[in-house]
Amino acid sequence: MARLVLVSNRVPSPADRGVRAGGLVAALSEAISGGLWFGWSGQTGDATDTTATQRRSRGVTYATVDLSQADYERYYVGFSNSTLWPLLHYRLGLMEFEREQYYAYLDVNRAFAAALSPLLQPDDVVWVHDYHLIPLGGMLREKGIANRIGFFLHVPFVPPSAYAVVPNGAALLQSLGAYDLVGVQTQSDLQNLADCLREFLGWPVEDGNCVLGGGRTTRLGAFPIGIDATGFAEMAVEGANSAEGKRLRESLARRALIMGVDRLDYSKGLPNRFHGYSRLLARCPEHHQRITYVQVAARSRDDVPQYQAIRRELDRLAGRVNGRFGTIDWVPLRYVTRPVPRATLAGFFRVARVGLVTPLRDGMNLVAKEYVAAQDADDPGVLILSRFAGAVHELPEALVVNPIDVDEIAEALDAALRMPLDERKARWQRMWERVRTDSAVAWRRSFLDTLTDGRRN
Ligand code: GDG
Repeated sequence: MARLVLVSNRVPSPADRGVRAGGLVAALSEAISGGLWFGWSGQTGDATDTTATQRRSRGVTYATVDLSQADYERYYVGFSNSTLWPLLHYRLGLMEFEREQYYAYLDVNRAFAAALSPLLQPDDVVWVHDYHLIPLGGMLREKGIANRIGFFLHVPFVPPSAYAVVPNGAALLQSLGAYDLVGVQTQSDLQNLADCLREFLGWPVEDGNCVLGGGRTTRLGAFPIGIDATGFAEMAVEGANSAEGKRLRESLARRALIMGVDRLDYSKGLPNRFHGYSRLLARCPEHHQRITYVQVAARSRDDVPQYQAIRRELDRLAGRVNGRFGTIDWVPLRYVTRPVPRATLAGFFRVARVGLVTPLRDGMNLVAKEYVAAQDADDPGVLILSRFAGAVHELPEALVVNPIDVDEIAEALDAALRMPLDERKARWQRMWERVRTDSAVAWRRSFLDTLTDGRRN
């Protein structure tokens, strides 16, 4: 069997697994069982490395490079997270662009190619992940790497009218032609990508999934990412019965728990969610004292100015909700920005009567799937899910809301809290079957089978 080489911006330290917030690392940790995982160590130094440091843990070789502080600021904070992230989440107003950041983005991709190419063996299958590394495939090809190389984008893709805003956008698209397979999360992302390739490069897209360009045939496909649902379900049972789970239950004093878990990110719709909860409390005094909303919003990308702004806004909003509705013995909204261990989170999901997942845009959203997986089949909770999360295509039995509409969030919360057991069970059963089948392993297999024409396994 060919060796799998994963490449992502960030590679977790083996000791870190399960502690940090973040969908990509969570999903890839579940999808990798051997091979090599290459990327940034998370450390900064004087210069960006072009030679990797390697460590082995549980059958996986972790090969990492450090970034220079200047590259971290221009490639990671700058072009990746202040230009591409807002663009691909339809937030053109938050987008910034500096040409030197774009050049640093190319330089770091070139440094990654320099450090990775000597580690590659002829039969390796290389799988590059996410928007930080779009040009990497082309740079590996320049170094003579002829292996199968696939690329998967974890975030949404925008239509041509939005994509047109990014300077050098055509060059980025062009670099996708170096890959054998480009995967996105949903059919609508695929449609948008195909439209951009047609409009900006004039590449014909045949059968909706095949594009000719860059001298090779690059296939395109939608591969919705999944989770290890059975593993997460087991973790949830343990987590709910753990000391932390018991502490949470006792602290709730029989109140129904509404649970939100997100990286602290403006794409996740948190201010609207807080407003929606506040509107519920304003409209429905019968819920006072009877419910508690716990929002875990683990801080991320602290160095990006827009993330500092959203953090200040949420601090203010959380204080306002509690000031307005709280009493001496009831804190309606508990807001936590420290990361919580994964097993504890799983247990909290199981205890929660409502899972509140309302991103303004999300490639997939794994939290929605984790919440479903964590439920007790005999007494499942209700998932409230944004219509703009990729996960909604697989989970239409959730209470689907427009996350911009604060009243709709309040109404969905009220409906969820009142939903009879029969209806909860019927909705959950269908979602659980899909979450279980569309697992992380199924996602990996389907992508890699397409990349290698079924020859890898
Ligand atoms: C990107 C795309 C796509 C959250 N807080 C804590 C914690 N988490 C975990 C969750 C979940 C993960 O982080 C978040 O995943 P999401 O999918 O919800 O979101 P992104 O981080 O934005 O992920 C997304 C994903 O990639 C995969 O393709 O679904 O659309 O944006 O697993 O449980 N984990 C721990 N402590 C926390 O406090 N341990």
